[in-house]
Amino acid sequence: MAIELPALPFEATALEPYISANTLSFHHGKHHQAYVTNTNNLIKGTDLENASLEAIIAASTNNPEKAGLFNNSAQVWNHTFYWNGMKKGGGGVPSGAIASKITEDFGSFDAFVEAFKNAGMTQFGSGWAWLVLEGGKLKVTKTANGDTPMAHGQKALLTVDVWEHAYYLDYQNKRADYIDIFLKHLVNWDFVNANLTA
Ligand code: MN3
Repeated sequence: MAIELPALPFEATALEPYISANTLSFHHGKHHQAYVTNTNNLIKGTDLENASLEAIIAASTNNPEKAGLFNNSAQVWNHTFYWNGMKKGGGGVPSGAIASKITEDFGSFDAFVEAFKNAGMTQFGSGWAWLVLEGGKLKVTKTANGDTPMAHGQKALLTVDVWEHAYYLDYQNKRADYIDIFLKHLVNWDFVNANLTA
């Protein structure tokens, strides 16, 4: 049972003008697909051949001999999670359980926005900024390369991909603009609320 590339949860043009169909075509069709292909090549003929994606990630976490498998399988998971965290007409101030939880744990929505932007901007090189739940509290974190919250005992609620391939075609080197637009126009807070209460 090979790992499969999930379809995007929206039309390729759904996030325009903020993220172009061209970016999504490369990011989903080439980058995300490559992580799927690499993962399948690495599990072929091993005891992980029929394992779920989460089990593959767990089996390769903190395992130097399986570092390649960890990076590729975690990148499959991170990208699917990133797509689901965006929607047409998203972004802005949330409602529901996440809204009060953000106020409770960060003091205000603006404080969360500042922390999330800061995490995305200070991630040196390729990686991700995250909103996670750890020990019942919300926390903003960043990870390098393919690293992912589940490898650190955290529950992921939202992520933004800050690898250059995520924004370079639309924003060139302006990572700050991309993260700002992500928060203002793209975040799928319904998905974040569902993750929080799951
Ligand atoms: Mn990416």
